[in-house]
Amino acid sequence: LGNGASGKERTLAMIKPDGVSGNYTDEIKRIIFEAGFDIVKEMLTELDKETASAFYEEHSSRSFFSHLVTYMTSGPVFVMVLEKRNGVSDWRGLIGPTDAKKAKISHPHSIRALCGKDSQRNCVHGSDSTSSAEREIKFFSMDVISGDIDSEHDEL
Ligand code: RTP
Ligand code: MG
Repeated sequence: LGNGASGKERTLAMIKPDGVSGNYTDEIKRIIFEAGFDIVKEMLTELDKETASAFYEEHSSRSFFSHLVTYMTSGPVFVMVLEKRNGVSDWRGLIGPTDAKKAKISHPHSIRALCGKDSQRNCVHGSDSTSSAEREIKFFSMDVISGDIDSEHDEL
């Protein structure tokens, strides 16, 4: 899925509700293009509790899980499939560490330093491995033919 003979990798990126409501979408897209990513597919949608819980099911036993689900369902999210050589780890590097408070100090040019608030409200998501990327791209039914640009505004 997604990783062709070009050596490019696809990853799932998401601007979380605080990023969308804070009007960071255009600035984040500019950062994405400047870093050399292609946006293969994009979709503005809203997660219900069931969808957010399933997306983050690896964290279901964590103390912060119910807060995470409430946060992720608090408004629209902007989901993108990004493509680039080393796309998975390069996107993780661009967003910075999970805790946006720490990001502002240790990674001041990261996206989470730009628009995040704390360890929960960190304004963006990135797949943490190529296998996670594959799962998450399929999760949102965004596994599309290479080079096909398609904007959608669907409800999940
Ligand atoms: P993400 O999956 O959203 O890209 O974030 P991540 O890999 O950097 O961090 P992860 O450990 O996967 O956590 C998923 C999201 O849960 C929220 N969180 N809250 N202590 C807390 O309150 C806490 N810890 C994590 C964050 O929104 C985090 O991005
Ligand atoms: Mg994660």
